[in-house]
Amino acid sequence: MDSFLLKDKFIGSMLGTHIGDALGMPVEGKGYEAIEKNFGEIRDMLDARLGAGTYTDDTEMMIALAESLVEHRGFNGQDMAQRFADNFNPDRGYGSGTIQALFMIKSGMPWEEVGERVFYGGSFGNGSSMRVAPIGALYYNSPVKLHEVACLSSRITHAHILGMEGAALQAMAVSKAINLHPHKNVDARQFIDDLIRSIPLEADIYKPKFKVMEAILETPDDKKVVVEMLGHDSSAPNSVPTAIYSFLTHTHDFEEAVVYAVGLGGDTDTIGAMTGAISGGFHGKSRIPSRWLEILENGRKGRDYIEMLAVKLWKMTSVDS
Ligand code: AR6
Ligand code: MG
Repeated sequence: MDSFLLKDKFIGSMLGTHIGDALGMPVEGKGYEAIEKNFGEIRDMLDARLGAGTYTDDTEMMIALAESLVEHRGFNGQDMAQRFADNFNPDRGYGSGTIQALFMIKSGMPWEEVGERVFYGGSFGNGSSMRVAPIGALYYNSPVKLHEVACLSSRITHAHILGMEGAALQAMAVSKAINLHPHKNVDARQFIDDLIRSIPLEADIYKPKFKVMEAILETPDDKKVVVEMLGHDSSAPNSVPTAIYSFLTHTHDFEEAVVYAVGLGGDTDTIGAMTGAISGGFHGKSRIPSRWLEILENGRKGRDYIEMLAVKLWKMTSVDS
């Protein structure tokens, strides 16, 4: 693939995470009917806890994950865990299991021991899937490595098999989107088949979800059915497939995919972030609306910093190959 396009796609997947997160956060926890009634379609960043365009735990953890990959030129568990803990800002709104994990890391527990203690057996929340875009980008042409690193990165805070499989699926979806040409049509069924074949799925949850997804590909406007069949809560099995579906039913346009994902209600910031990562990886930064890019928070670790991390990851792929 053309190197400039690849760079644009790396940036797109990481800024896409930030955008979906920021767009969804103001309506997090609301149902799709309440969103429709009170806001209509959400196409502009509403005011939020920390201001319009600000990010939550999703993007904050993605930043830490990318910093670690860049610093160590790949996965280093102790460093990644430490960066999750160091970047932790409670005002960003973290899940309870992840807060538990971050306190164990801060207390000095080795990273391999932390994840399984959360919820006594590991979390299957979507927290390890929402932050995984940099892994989908860095290993866009190494699916075996991508799978290994996605699972390891999940294990730090989300050691449950469903948490790890969710993170692997989301990272693989980002990498597949990066590998597709943005001006060509996406064959949704082919995308799903490839995805299922590239991840060894042990738990009997995701495969049936993808079957259901195929059956409802033509009816995204029936939100009731989509939410009932795929889910929209903060667990990985009830949100990673929903994000992939949001992308696959709106491949023609980044804005439409993310607006749709947020409009499904429930865990809107995270389903928005995951959809933004996949769709941004497909379209690239240059096809993301500028009004959204402009409003993103841009302090010390904001929009420009995220773009800089994405460029560093892109440079790593051209040096290594
Ligand atoms: N047993 C029961 N419930 C569980 C289990 C389990 N083993 N694992 C997860 N859950 P958590 P996250 C449920 O707390 O994944 C933020 O708002 C449980 O209800 O590990 O980092 C983000 O923006 C738990 O509260 O945190 C995302 O929206 C929930 O899954 C979300 O929270 C989330 O798992 C990410 O949260
Ligand atoms: Mg969040």
